[in-house]
Parts: sequence; structure tokens; C-alpha cells
Amino acid sequence: MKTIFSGIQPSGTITLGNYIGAMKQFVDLQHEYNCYFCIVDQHAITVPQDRLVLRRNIKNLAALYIASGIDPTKATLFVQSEVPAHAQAGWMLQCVSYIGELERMTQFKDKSIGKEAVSAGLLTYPPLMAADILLYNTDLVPVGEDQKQHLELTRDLAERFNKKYSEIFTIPDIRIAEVGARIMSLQEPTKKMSKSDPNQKALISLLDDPKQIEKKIKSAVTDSDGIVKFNKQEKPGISNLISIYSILSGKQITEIEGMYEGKGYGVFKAELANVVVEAITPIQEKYFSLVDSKELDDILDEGAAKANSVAIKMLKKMENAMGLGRKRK
Ligand code: ATP
Ligand code: LTN
Repeated sequence: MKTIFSGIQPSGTITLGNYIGAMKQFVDLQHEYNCYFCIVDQHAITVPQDRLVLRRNIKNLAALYIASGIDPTKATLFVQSEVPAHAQAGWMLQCVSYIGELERMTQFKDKSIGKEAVSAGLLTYPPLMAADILLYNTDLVPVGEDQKQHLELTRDLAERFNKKYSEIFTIPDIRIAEVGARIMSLQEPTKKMSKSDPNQKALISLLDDPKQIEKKIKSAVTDSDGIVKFNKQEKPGISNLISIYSILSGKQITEIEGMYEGKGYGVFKAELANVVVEAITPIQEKYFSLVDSKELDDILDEGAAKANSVAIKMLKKMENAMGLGRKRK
């Protein structure tokens, strides 16, 4: 069985973008692959986090993984900081990364724009991500489109390490969902929907209640011609809403365009709100029964133990290849 690794940051409550672009894919893939799904809390602290909120978000995310359909008896679900090999391997991979290539990462540029102080961790985030992936002999990494550049760097780092030190890493492939790889902000439809967006109206969180969902969709920015037609370039707002409708309902885009011909945005938005509520209500019900349970802690303990036992083997290979420590491990 081939291996999959992917991670989501506990930097807020996951959005419809994370669900459609990442989690929904994970659920489908868990039956065919040996899967590791990670709550990447060490990535989340590359930007300031409140300690208590971060702890809450870690548990929330774990519960949402399972509520969305991840089966912990099939996939290994764990918290990154509970497997120390990630930070250790991340350091070694930082030492094979060049500052120039890290500065070219668009996520680094986007997140540092206009900030007075930017952490060094925000710059050295990609080698930690590479460590996450490479520790598990990963064959495939399912992510949203925004992570493509980080994955290309991961592949470069693995090849560089293999050439310079020892052929120990599997070169991972990237898998991007065919549709929904980039769900856009409801307020600025040319920007991706992000869970850490300070403007709550720009995102739908998986824990929003039906009233909030209805309100946010109603106030989503669109053009003013009132025609429900998919055209990403000229009508990015309505096209984003049509994509969400299509993915969550299973209906083709052309079918949706036909259903709302001549009806205007009001009717379309009201029905889209129903589609979204219907899709996420069962997830919320499962989430609430899990989030503060001992069952969830047990799942994460077991996940960390399994991940540790696998990751430590590759970490030792890396240390041997680079000559760290006094003797062969
Ligand atoms: P942050 O706002 O803290 O940067 P984020 O919402 O961008 O977070 P991540 O934790 O960085 O989310 O990403 C988790 C997964 O969700 C990744 O695979 C990422 O590619 C995917 N993803 C994030 N945003 C979207 C989006 N708008 N559409 C589709 N996929 C997305
Ligand atoms: N960088 C990713 C989160 C992430 C990840 C990973 C994704 C960290 N480590 C390993 C896939 C594989 C993000 O910001 N979405």
C-alpha cells in the first residue's frame, strides 16, 4: 500500500475551503492508502497564536477530522509537536535549504506583507513541512493548490539530500483536487478563503450555525448583473459560489446554471445556504459528541505513538547520513 501524508494548521476553525480542498479528499483516499493526517501545530506558531486558543483549535481540528469522515482505525491522526522527530528533521532540512529559495515562497511573501516583525519560523516553514512529509516515506501529498510551491520545494530538498548525503528519501508526488482546489474569500473573491482571515464574513467555518451561514452567503460579494453563470475571470464571486454549490450538491455546473436561469442572485444564494447547512450539519453533530471526549484523546495518543515509531527510523537514517552524533544509530 502506498503512503499519504497531509497536514492542516490549527490556526482557526477549518473553513469550507479546507474541507473541500483538503479534508474531503482525505476521506476518499483513506481506503486505498496508508494515511498519516497531521495537526501541524508547530507550523501554526510561525505567526502569533494565543496559547489557550491554540490548544482549543488543536482539539477542534482533531474532532473535525473524524467528524468529516476520517476513520482513526484506518488512518493515523496525530499532533505534530507530539512527534519530536519532525522538529529535529526540520532543522536538518533547514541546513540543506537556501535562504533565496525560501524567500521566493509566495505564502511567506503573502503572510509577511505589511507586517512590522516577521518570525524567522515563517521563512523556515517549508523545510519543516518537507520533514513532515519525508519522515514517512510518503508517496503522495493531497493538498489545495496554494501548497503546490511548497511541495515542489519538498521534492527539490529530498533530491538534494539524496544526492549530497545518501539515497534515503522517497520523492513524493502532489495531488490537487480537480475541482474546489481553491475556494475563494466571500468578501474578496480573487483571494483564497483562509481560516485566519480577520474578516469573519469572508469565510464559512465548519462550525458556523445556519443563521451565520445564511448571513455570510447573503452578503457574499458578487457582480451586479444578476446572471447565475460560471465565468471565473469576469464573474469571480458568483463563480466561487457556483463551485461550492456544485461540489457540495454533486450537481454539474451547467445544471446549476440552468436551475437558476432568470431567477437572480437572491434565490440562488438562499438555496446555496441550504445546501451548505445540509452538508455540514451532520459533521457538526459528530464533532460535538467527540470534541471533549476521552475517545479523542486516546485516538491522538495512539496516533502519536504510531507516528513516533515510524518517524524515528527515518530520523536515524538522516542523522547517520549527515554524521550527527558519535556513533551509527
Ligand atoms: P491559514 O489561514 O492559517 O493560512 P488556511 O485556511 O490557508 O490557513 P491551511 O491549514 O494552510 O489552511 O491548509 C490546510 C489545507 O487546506 C491545505 O491542503 C490547503 O491547501 C487547503 N486549503 C486552504 N485554503 C483553501 C482554499 N481556500 N481552497 C481549497 N483548499 C484550501
Ligand atoms: N503548509 C501547509 C500545512 C502543512 C502540510 C504539511 C500539508 C504542513 N505540513 C505536510 C501537507 C503535508 C499549509 O499551510 N496548508
